[in-house]
Formats: sequence, structure tokens, C-alpha cells
Amino acid sequence: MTTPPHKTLLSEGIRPGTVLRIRGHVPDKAGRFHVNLLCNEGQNADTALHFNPRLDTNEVVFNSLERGAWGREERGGGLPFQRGQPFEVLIIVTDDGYKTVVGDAEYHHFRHRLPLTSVRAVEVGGDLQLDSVRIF
Ligand code: 9QG
Repeated sequence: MTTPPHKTLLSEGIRPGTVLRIRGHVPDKAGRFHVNLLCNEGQNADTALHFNPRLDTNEVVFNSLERGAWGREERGGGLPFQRGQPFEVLIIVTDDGYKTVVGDAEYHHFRHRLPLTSVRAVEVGGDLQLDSVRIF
């Protein structure tokens, strides 16, 4: 089951202290899904954060996309997601980067590569059942 990309505009932008909360379920046969923080608008927008749980290869990949080119991948430790299970992810914006929390555990800190002031939308898509996206 692939969710068409669900985009939430961040009309006020984001700043240190902003928290994005994504709740959903991982389908039984899920491959991969992603949460992207998109910069500016348009089809080929840069991605300041690509958060990509991969149930098919048992890893979570973090990256950025600039002018159509992926940057250096980072990987969190292990895979804190399970097929058939619900999940909650928090993306906490800090001065230095994005702190991801999965469930109750801090997972990975992805340092800023693109200016957080250019982030305009959060997009969620891939193999997941998306329940909610909230911005605090
Ligand atoms: O595979 O890795 C992250 O570094 C690529 C994937 C790509 C990203 C990228 O194909 O998949 O995860 O936009 C894409 O194609 C995403 C969904 C080296």
C-alpha cells in the first residue's frame, strides 16, 4: 500500500523549537517510506531532510537533495520500525539540525545542510498508512 505523497505546507516556515509529529502504521508488506522537508516550491524543490525508513534493507537513511543531486547518506542505528505496527516520529528542529525521535527514544541527529529558513513543506509518502501530521 503506497500512500500518494501527502504534503503539508509550512506557511510560517520552521525555526529551532518547531516539532513535527508524524503518526502512522507500517503495512504488513511495506518496503520503504519517507518524510521530506522540502525547500521552496515546485517539482524539483531541494530537500533539507530526507528521512527514509527502509523495511526491505533494515535501515533508516537520512540525506539531503540539492539541485537534483543526493548528498552523503547518514544512517541511524538499527531500524525502530516494524511491519504491521503503528509508529510515531518526532522531528525536532534545533539550531544545529534535526533531532529525530522514534517512539520514546532519540534516534538520530541530522545536522543542517540547507538553511532551515528555506523549508516550506513536509511531504510524507511511500509504503505507509499515514494517520496524522502535526506541527507544534
Ligand atoms: O538510492 O537514495 C537517499 O540517499 C536513493 C533512493 C532515493 C533516496 C536516496 O533511490 O529514493 O532514498 O526520491 C527518491 O528516489 C527516494 C524515494 C541511492
